[in-house]
Parts: sequence; C-alpha cells; structure tokens
Amino acid sequence: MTARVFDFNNALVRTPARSVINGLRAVDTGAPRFEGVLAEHAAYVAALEAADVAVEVLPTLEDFPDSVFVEDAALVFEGAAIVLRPGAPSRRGEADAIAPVLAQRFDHVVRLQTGAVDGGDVLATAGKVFIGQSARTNAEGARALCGLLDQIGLHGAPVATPEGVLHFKSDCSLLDEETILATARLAASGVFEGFRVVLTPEGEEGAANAVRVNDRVLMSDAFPRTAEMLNTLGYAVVPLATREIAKVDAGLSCLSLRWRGR
Ligand code: CIR
Repeated sequence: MTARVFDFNNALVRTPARSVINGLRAVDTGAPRFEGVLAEHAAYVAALEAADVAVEVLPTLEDFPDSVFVEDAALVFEGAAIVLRPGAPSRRGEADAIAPVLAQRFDHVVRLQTGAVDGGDVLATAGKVFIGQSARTNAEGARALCGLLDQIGLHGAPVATPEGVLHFKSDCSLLDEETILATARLAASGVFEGFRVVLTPEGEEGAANAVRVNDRVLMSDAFPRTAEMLNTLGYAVVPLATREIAKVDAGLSCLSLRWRGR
C-alpha cells in the first residue's frame, strides 16, 4: 500500500469540549476563550468542506480537555486505521473513544498495544511513515507502530524530534509528494534527505504545522511571510485563525483525521 498523503475525501473532527480551556499547554499564555475556540474550529471544518472533504463531527468528550485534537489518538489510511496510545496520561482514554468510531468506518482496524505514540508525531509520506520520538512518543511505541504499519504494507521510520518541540509535526508538514515544509531546527537533523525542503522563515516556526488537503494548504493566519512564500511557490494557502486554540498548542493537522475512502 502507498499512503494517500493529501488526496482526501473524508475527515473526522471532534467538537471542542468546554474543558478545552484546561487543555495541556507547553507554555501558559492564559486559557483560551471557549467561544473563540468553537469559532476557530467551525472555520476549520468549513475549510475542509470547501476543499471537497466530507466532514463528520464527533460529539464532545468533556472528560478529555484535549479531545478536539483527534489526530493524536489514531492514524487513518485508505481502508485501514490504527488506534494509538497517546503519551500524556490525561489523553490515553481518547483512544478508547475513537476506537469504535473507526471500527465502523474502516475494514481493518488494529490497536497499538504497547509504548506510547501521539499521531502528531507521525508524518505519512508516499514512501515512508516518519515516527518522531518525542516527550509523547517513545521508542517502544515507535517500534510497535512499525510492526502495525508493516501489516498494512507501509514502512515506518522512527526518527528524532528536536528537544523541546511538542510533536514531530509541530515542526513539519507535507506540501506535496516530494516537498516538506519544515523548521530549520528539524531540517538540520537531515531527516528529510531525498525530499525538497521548504524552510519556515525565522520567527514563523509555528507555520510548519500546516496541512495539505487536496489542492490547498491550511495554515494558521499568524504567519504571513510563510503564506506569501508558499503562495509564490504555487501552493494555495488557506489562512485560518488559531489565536485561541493555539493557546493549548494546536496546529492545523491535529484537528482532524483525514483519509481517502468510499
Ligand atoms: C496536547 O498538549 O496534547 C494538546 N494541548 C495539543 C495537541 C496538539 N496536537 C498535535 O499537534 N498533533
């Protein structure tokens, strides 16, 4: 199997819980305003729909403040899904909540049984699936995930996430089959050898967590220099407000699970 890496017609998202204001955050810049998070989330859903993606909105999980970040609990591919084991103890139960949802939608669903992996640490490219080891994803989980990927014909490649970076994909995203948008600190590790790498401008590192969906790239509107650079390179950037949700370390990929399906 080769992973469809940005050609999607389905997505799952989850409505933010009121408890999102207590979501985990690396640096405390204050709690997000709930109404603001809701509005930003609604605009994100609309942007996916405008890109021709059928979006299913899952109900809130009040007991899990970070459950809006559905990407961290699972990986989805054409016909197959993998339920993960999020690394933060407060997020582990999100996997139990997403498992039955995936069982209804995918022919093949397997579950990571050991270690810890957050979906935010997993970047699927056409040839290989990078698994960034981080404070949330450990070597045991990465190894076990490689085994599960192997079962569905995909090749997992454990790599390092720079120190202090929340998730591997906090610092990179796929722009097309050959091109990765990355921060200079991640690209410097040489991990993307063989890819064309577009670097985020200094001071706009947060732009790296964008998401390519069909013919466009969804990106935070906080990074105008990156947007201009990508537009000049021929990518169609859709800027989205993330001011509130970014206070709990949101990027653009973490808000949905995306796949090509029937
Ligand atoms: C967390 O720390 O787990 C959440 N507050 C943010 C998760 C963002 N997820 C992602 O980038 N994949």
